[in-house]
Amino acid sequence: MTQTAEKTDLAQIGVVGLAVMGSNLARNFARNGNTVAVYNRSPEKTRALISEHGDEGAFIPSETVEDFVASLERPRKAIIMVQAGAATDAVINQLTEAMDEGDIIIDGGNALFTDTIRREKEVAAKGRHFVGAGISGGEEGALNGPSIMPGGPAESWETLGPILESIAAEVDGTPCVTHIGPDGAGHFVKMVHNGIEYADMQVIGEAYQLLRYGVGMEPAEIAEVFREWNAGDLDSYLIEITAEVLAQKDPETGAPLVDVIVDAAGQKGTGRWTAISGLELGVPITGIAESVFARALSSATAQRAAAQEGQLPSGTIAELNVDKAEFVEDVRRALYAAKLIAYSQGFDEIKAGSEEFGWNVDPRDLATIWRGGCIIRAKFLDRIREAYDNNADLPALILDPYFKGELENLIDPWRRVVVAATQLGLPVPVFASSLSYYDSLRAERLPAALIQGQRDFFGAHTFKRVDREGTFHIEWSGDRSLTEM
Ligand code: NBP
Repeated sequence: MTQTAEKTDLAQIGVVGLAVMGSNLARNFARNGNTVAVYNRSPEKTRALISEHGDEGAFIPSETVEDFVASLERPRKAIIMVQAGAATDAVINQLTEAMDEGDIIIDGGNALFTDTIRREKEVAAKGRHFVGAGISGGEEGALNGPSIMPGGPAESWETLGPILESIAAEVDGTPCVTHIGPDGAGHFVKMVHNGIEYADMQVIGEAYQLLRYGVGMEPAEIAEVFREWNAGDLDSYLIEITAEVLAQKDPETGAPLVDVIVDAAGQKGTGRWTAISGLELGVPITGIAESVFARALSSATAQRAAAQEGQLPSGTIAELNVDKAEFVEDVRRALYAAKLIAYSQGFDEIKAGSEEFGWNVDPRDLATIWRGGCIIRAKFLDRIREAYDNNADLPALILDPYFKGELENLIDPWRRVVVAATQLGLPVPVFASSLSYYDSLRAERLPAALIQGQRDFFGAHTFKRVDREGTFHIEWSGDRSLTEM
């Protein structure tokens, strides 16, 4: 029986855009006792939602924006789930026109945070509230409980909070949603979440590559290894699904599915945005950036084909003389270390963004709401929350005493794995660059001193001295005397 609400009832929340994400989110709201107004540009999708799922709760379908807005309780709250970019702007304009002062427009798509900052200003100028909310967890999360990262004014959170809590994932009785900070904070944090996701997937891929081509294990055997890993420190959604994918046979040929999938990774842009934003903020998010590059390289089909035709010398490829079980354990530890670096860098980027834009984002909130509903959900996030509970101003996540202790046990295997991969000629861009990042942080002296000397030589860019304050320059083309600027 369709429980489509009578037009006299008003909806607590509305959803605009009923493709996969929007319709699943609307069903989630309805299943959790909310009356939901639904609208899609093409009415077919609205009708399909009602005919297929109308019995899951109370829906008010509309075929015009005006009817949709009229079906909402005040202050009106409508979540936009349409294609990011121009479509989102078009819908925001329609809703702003049709709504009144104090109503709340929420963009639940994957918007670039700078667009969210701009949109909030435009919408606020017309007296409406605008909330950019990152929603993680894909289709499944939207239906059964996502992790939600809303930005926007604190005032909107007071109205929106309970309704978002009603549909979010829950871990230990805590909903995976909280107010992240003003304007673009929610979308920024969601963007970095996705960047971390890219790195997490890449390090899992590198571990697989080493087990497969370093010690010649078959996908089904590696699936078992990942299942075991999922029972320990690496317990996470991504490790769990990796085991599923590796165990899967191609229904057509019976071959391991991973062997029939073209090895060119796609991307929709949030990882790239995270890397660009890291560069703009001057934060070394090497693990995330290398992961984006690794996807780009995998898709450089023509270049790879040319390089594979014996064009590029491999150098001497060493035999790996190791105990297989010990190597598997080394790879697990290298994966854990590289993952830890990626998270540490991601949290650095969030801290830098928060300072740059004045958001006051609390890292403990993120470690809490990412524990469920989202793609990077992992047991490890409990440890991250504890780390920030103990010291909210940690200079870096890896400097937390617990993680420093973990690194004691990870560092040697991590070095051995990077050496082995290099000798085997196997690419490990994130394992290796994360290790260089780690060693750079530890290094007493960096070659940056030499770079400053070069910059002063060719561009009179000046330098600082280790032994006294001030700014200095050498008269490189003259008598090479020292000048204090
Ligand atoms: P899509 O991103 O595929 O967008 C399709 C929806 O946008 C349809 O409802 C379509 O209406 C509507 N639309 C377009 Br296109 N142009 C429009 C316009 N000018 N005016 C009004 N509506 C317009 O949908 P999705 O995959 O459900 O994703 C929705 C949002 O959620 C996106 O921002 C996406 O980045 C984000 N997201 C997606 C996932 C995921 O796993 N798919 C995960 C997390 C976040 P029509 O039916 O009339 O064409």
